[in-house]
Amino acid sequence: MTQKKSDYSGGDIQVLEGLEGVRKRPSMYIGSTGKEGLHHMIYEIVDNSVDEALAGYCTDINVTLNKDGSVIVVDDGRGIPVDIHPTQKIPAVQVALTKLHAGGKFDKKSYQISGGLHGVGVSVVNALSKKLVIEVRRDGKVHRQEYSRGLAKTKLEVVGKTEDTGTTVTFWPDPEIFSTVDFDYKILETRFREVVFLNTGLKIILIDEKSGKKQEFFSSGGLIEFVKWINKSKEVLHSSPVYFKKESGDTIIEVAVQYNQGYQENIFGFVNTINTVEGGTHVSGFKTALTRAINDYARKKGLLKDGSLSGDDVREGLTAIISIKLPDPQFEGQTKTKLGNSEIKGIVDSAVSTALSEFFEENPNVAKKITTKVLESARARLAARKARDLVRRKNAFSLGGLPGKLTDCSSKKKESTELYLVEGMSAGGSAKDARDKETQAILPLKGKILNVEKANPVKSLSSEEIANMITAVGTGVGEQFDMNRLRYNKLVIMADADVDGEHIKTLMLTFFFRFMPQLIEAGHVYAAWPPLYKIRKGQKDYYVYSDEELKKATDKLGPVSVTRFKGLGEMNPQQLWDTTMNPKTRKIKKIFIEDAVEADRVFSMLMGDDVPARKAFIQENAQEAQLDV
Ligand code: 0RA
Repeated sequence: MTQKKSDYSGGDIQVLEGLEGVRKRPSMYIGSTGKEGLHHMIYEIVDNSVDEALAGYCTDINVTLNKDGSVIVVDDGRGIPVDIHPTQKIPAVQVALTKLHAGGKFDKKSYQISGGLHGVGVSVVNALSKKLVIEVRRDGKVHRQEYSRGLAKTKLEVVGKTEDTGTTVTFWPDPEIFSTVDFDYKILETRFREVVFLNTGLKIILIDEKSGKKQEFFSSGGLIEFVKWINKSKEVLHSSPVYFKKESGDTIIEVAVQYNQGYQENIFGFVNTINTVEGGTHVSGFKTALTRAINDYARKKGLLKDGSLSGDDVREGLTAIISIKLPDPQFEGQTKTKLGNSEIKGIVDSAVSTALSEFFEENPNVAKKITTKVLESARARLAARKARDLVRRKNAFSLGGLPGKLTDCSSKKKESTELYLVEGMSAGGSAKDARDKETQAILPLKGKILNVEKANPVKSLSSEEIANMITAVGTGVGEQFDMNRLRYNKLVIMADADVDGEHIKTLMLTFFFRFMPQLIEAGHVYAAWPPLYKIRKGQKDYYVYSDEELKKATDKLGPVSVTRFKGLGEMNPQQLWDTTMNPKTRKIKKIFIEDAVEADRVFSMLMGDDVPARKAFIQENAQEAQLDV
C-alpha cells in the first residue's frame, strides 16, 4: 500500500543520534549557555508549534512563564505522534524527545513547509532541562510523559480523554547548564510580535505569572503592518507600503517596502519565519530587482539621463521585509542564518521585478517620490565620497595615517588588543596613565559626538570625532567595510556612569550600529562599567556598581564612608585601572543585537525626531536605565 502524502506514522521520524553530546557541548546546539541560549529553549518549542501553523494545523500558541521558573508552551496542532516507532520500539514522541535531529521535519513528505532553523528540536530542550513534562492530545486521548535531563522518568501514559489535539511542553531549564535561568519578558515579546507579523492569523499569548503581565499577539495586516511598525518613529515617504505576495512552485514570496526620509537601509529577510540575519539568496534577489526596477523606471521617465543609480542609492531610507516560505531551506554562514538555495535568487528577482514595475506604473505619484529621493541620494553619495577622500587625506598627515589623539598600544597581536573610546579629555588622560601599554590603546573623544541618526552621511563622516573613530578602528565603513582590517579585538566604550554618560554611550552605539553593525554582530563592541561609589571601611576600599548594591554593602558592612564618583575623571589612574580597565578585575558588558528589528526601532526612537515616541519609550523603560539592545 502506498502512503498518501498527508498520512503520518511514527516511522517517518528519522533517528539520528542520542543526546549525550548535547549536555557536554550545549553551546553547539543552542548557541550559548547565557541569556541568548536560554531564550532559544523557548524558541525551539514555539518554532515547532509555528511549523504546525505553517502546515495549517495550529492557530493558537500559549506561552506561560511560571513562578517556579518553568515554562509552559501549549499549542493546538496535531500533537506529536505517539505510535510505536518501527525500529526503536518506543513511542514516536519519545524518539522525538530523546534522539537528536529526530523529527518529521527532516522528512519532506511529513511537512508542507519545514521550519525551525535551530532545527535541532525538542530533544535539545529536553536534554538541557532539569525536568520536562510532555502532554500530547491526539486520537481522543491525553498522553503524558516525564523526563529529567533528557532521560525518561515515566513511560508514556494515557491520563485522560479529550476531543482536542495539540501538544503541551512544560520545562525547567537546567541551572547546571545555564548561567542564568531568568527569562526576559521583553525579549520574548519582541520575538513573538515578529512571529505573528510573519504568520498572519496566528495568535500567540504570552503570560508572565511573576509580574502578572499578559499580552496577546495577533496580526491581520501581516507584513504591511510589520513595515509600518518598524517605520513608526520615522517620517515616511509614502503612507501605504508597497506590498505583494507571489507563489512560484513550492515557494511563497512576500514583500513589503516603505521608504522613509532617513538615510539608513533596513532590509529584513525571513525564511520560514526565521530571521536570516546574514541575508542570502532571497535578499540578494530582492536587491538586484529593486536596483534594476528603479533604474528602468527613472530612465523611461527621462529622469536619469546618463550613468545609473547604485544599489546604495536605491536603498537609502528603505525599509523592506522579504519573507519567503519554502520546503527545503539550506542555511549557511557563521550563525547559520544565511539562505543558500541558489534557485531562490532568480525566483525572487523575477517576482520582485514584475511586481515593482507594475506598482510603479499604477502608482505614478509614489513612483515619482521614490525616484526623486533616490536621485538625491545619488548626488549626496558623490559628495560623501569626496568628503571621505578628504578625511583620508587629512589623516594621512598625522603619523602612520592614525589620528593624532590616539595613544596606540605596542602589541602587534590583534587578538589581545583593546581600544578604549573615552568620553572627555581629562578621563582620557587618566586612562592613558592607567592603561596596560602593551595591549590597551586610548582614543579620547571630545564631549558629545555627532548624532549620526539625524545628520546626513556627508556631515557624519566629516565630523572630526567620527573620522578619528573610523580611522582608529581601521575597518572602514559602508561599501568599504573590511573586517580583516580591524585593528583591535575589543572596542570598549567608556563613559561616565551618569545620565550624560549614558547619552554619550548611546551616541557611540548608534554610530557603531549604523556604520559598522558587523562589529557588534561579531561581538567586538563592549561598554565599560565604571563604579558609582567607593566605600571605605577601615583601610579597605570597596567599589560598588549600583544603588542596590550600595544598600546591600552598607547593610552588611555597617558604618562606612561612602564617596560617589561624579565622573571617570575623578578617579586616579590606579582606581580607574582596578575598577574599569584591568581585564582581571573590571566589569565590562558585551553589546548584543538581540534583534535587529527592535534595535533599529530603539535607535530611531532614542535618536530621531519623534519626541512623543521617545518620551513614551523612556517612560516605559524607566526602570532599565541602560540601553540593552
Ligand atoms: C512530528 C510530526 C508531526 C507533528 C510534530 C512532530 C509536532 C511537534 C511539536 C512540538 C510542539 N508542538 C508540536 N506539534 C507537532 C506531524 C503529525 C501528523 O502528521 O499528524
